[in-house]
Order: sequence, then structure tokens, then C-alpha cells
Amino acid sequence: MEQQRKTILSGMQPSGELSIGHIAGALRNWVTLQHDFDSLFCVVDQHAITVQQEPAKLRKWTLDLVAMYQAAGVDPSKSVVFVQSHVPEHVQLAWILTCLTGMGECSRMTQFKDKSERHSDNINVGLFTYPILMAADILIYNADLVPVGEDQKQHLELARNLAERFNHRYSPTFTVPEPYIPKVGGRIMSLQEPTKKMSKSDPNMKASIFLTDSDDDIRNKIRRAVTDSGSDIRYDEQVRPGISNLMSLYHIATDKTFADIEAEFAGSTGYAPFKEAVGEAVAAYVRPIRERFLELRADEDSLRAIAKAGAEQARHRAWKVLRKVYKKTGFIEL
Ligand code: AQP
Repeated sequence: MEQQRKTILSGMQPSGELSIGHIAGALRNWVTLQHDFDSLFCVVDQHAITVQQEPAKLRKWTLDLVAMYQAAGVDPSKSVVFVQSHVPEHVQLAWILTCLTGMGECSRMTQFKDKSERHSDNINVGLFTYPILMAADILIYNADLVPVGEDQKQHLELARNLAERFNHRYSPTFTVPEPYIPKVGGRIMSLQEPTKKMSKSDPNMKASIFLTDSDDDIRNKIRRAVTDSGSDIRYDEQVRPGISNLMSLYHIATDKTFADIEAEFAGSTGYAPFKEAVGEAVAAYVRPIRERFLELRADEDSLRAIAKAGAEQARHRAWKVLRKVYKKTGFIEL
């Protein structure tokens, strides 16, 4: 008998254009893992509105992500690609999990603290309970593995705690998910402030490399990236966050190890030749993704059809789990 494949689930917020950080931290792992896992990838539009969004942009970015997932290599015939708001079971489960979560658990979340500082005019309850909805996204499919960047580790821990709490209070129901975080690229940093994560909503356009940036934009952004004092190319995140970040990008784009990279630039004077090489390599890496994205994005009907088919499959699975959860919780059936 064929062994049942393990399940993975992950998602991204349609809150701007994806950056090279999203590829490095998550998307490229989705592409590899989809061949061996039962895979679900969603566009988490309900998470995106925890920060104020313009409706027209939210619609555009949602379809952008459906196209970008595929441009990066997600194959909708292998993986379920869907939009979170098309599967209402996520929020239905989130309510039950909300009633199992302590206030202290949410207030400890560093992303909540960061985002409340950045959006001090709109510290809404959704921003506070966001990790509970994320737990529901994962648990409703009984995902075994969640390929994410390092910034999501703390949220994953909450999902694990909630799964265990529900299982203990009622009876074994949820799989306790494991994070899958890459060793290199789990946290790509801003090109302008290398101690801060590269973010799609950073207002400084020079800080992030977007997957739709032209070759010249990419080269220029890397040329102007803030680097550290010193002149040799050596990986040290603590002492040289700027150069280490560029080395991670070079590794993502070329697969060269840090030792190879250090050897390649040993004895070179200044950072300029290294930055030129990183710029070329990253431009060459992003180019086919951008070109494929533009092709796919032009056919909106196909993108909507993929999201629709994905939502149908996802709902079918989500409802089965939610039904069980409702029953165990004590809700009577209609
Ligand atoms: N800089 C990054 N390095 C590595 N991984 C990253 N991820 C995001 N930025 C980096 C990973 O991408 C996935 C999707 O992230 P998200 O869209 O849910 O939101 P986020 O982590 O909040 O990303 P942003 O760019 O910082 O969004 P905004 O600016 O809207 O808040 C996750 O797996 C994340 O780890």
C-alpha cells in the first residue's frame, strides 16, 4: 500500500510586491517540497487587512501572488493554490482557537510589537489575533510541515501549542506542525538597514529587491546596498550584517557556498567587484521569474480559474476537519 504523503501548507500576504526575501525564506522551498508532499499554498488576504489596505490594490496584489507563486515554480496541478477568504472554514476554526488562547500569548509576539509600532494609528484587534488565524490556516489541513522564513517561528510555536491544547482538552484531532526554515536565506535583510528584515511594505524602495524589478534596478540597488567597514568578503552576521546579507543573496542566486564565495573574492580590493558579481547573479536569477510572472499575470481568467479550483479542493478538506472540531467542541449539527 502506498504510504500517505505528509502535508505542507504555507502562505503569503498580498500586502505589496514580493521581494527576494520571500523567495529565499519560503517560496523556493515550496517549489522543492511540492514534489514530495501533499501541498497547499494560499494567498492570505485576510491577514493582509490587519494593516489598512486599499481595496483595489488588495485585489491586484492577490492575483499578483497567484501568478507569482507559479512564476517561481509552484505547479497548480501538483499543489493546491487558493485564496484564504475563499475558504471561510479558516476563520471559523480561528474563533474556536481564539477561545483557547491566552492574552499573554498574543501580546508576546514580536511581530505584533513591531507592527504596532509601525502602524501606531491602527493597532486593531486583528493585528493582535493574527497568529491565531495563522494557526487555523495550518491546523485546518493537519499540516505536518510549514515552510516559512525565520520571522514566523514564534507564530508556528503558538500553532503547535494550540494543537496540543485542543488535543489534550478534547481528544487527538490536530497534527502538531513543524516549521521548515532554511539554513541560509531564512531572514534576508534590508539593503539599506541590514539589521532589519527586508519587507515588501518598506517605504524605502532601495531597501528591497522586488521580483518585478528590472535587471538595472537590481544591479543599482545592490551597488548602493549599505555595507560594513572593512574590505574583505567574510561571512559574519553579527559583525558584518551588510556583507553577510549580500553573501546570502549570492548563495541563493548561484548555489555557491560561503567558503566558495570567500575564496572567489579573496584578495580583491574593496567591495565593488563583489557587489557587481552579486548584482549580476541576482538579476540573472530574478529575470526568468519576472518574465514568467508578466506572461501569467496577463491572463487574469486563468488565475481566477486556478484560485477557484484550489478553493474547491481546500474547502472540501477544511470542512471535514472543522466538522469534527465543531462536534468535539459541543456545537450541535444543523
Ligand atoms: N526578508 C525575508 N527573508 C526571509 N523570509 C521572508 N519572508 C518574508 N520576508 C522575508 C517569508 O515569506 C513568507 C510570507 O511572508 P508574509 O507575506 O506573510 O509577510 P511578512 O513575513 O510580514 O513579510 P513582509 O514582507 O514583512 O510583509 P509586510 O511588509 O506586509 O509586513 C513568510 O514565510 C515569511 O517568513
